[in-house]
Amino acid sequence: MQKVKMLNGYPFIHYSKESYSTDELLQRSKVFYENMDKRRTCRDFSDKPVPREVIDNILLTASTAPSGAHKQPWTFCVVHDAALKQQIRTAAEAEEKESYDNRMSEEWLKDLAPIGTDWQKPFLETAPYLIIVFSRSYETEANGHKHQNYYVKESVGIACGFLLAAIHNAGLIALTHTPSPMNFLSTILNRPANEKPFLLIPVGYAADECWVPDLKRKSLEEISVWF
Ligand code: IYR
Repeated sequence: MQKVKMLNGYPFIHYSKESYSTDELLQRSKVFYENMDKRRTCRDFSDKPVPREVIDNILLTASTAPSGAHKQPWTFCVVHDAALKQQIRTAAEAEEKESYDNRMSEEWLKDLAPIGTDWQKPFLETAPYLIIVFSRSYETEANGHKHQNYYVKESVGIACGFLLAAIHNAGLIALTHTPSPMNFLSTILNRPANEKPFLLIPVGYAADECWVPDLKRKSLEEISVWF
């Protein structure tokens, strides 16, 4: 029987976390790092089908992320329908073309040159699924009262991190795509006023010909300061 104790009138359950030896801690942390270090942001997707249940598991993993006051202020829209993907691609490319041609600074375009991006986004149709993450700034209660969510960007950002880790762990690839502005996603997907598009993440198998820029990650010394 699950033990329960009351705190502020709310039930608390006992949480037991495995206690590993220092050797096991070392091994587990290293294995996880080495696996995550193999994750790459990819743009060359295969159209090979992926079972829906895999996506369900990935979404459930994302939703285990911590969130302000446990409000879980996210909605994951999964687009599989080819006509809808085409509509999203057309709208995204129109915004991206305007951005690359007129809105982005010279410095920004120069920074993107080694990444090899441009306004064309064929992966929005090739990838079997587009996961569009929406952040929910408030909830509307049954009586019409608007209830604010807390630390929404932080919460949704962490959930997206979990989502990307789950996609990589499953053996699939993803791209964190941020067409800008991305209000067109609210219109196409008919989202309510409390939801704002946060990230568009195509998911699928890597294409046989999948190429990524030869990027190096910062060293531990560059990313950390110990006191
Ligand atoms: N949103 C554009 C541009 C872009 C911006 C950054 I910062 C990137 O790291 C990559 C792309 C696009 O998706 O092409």
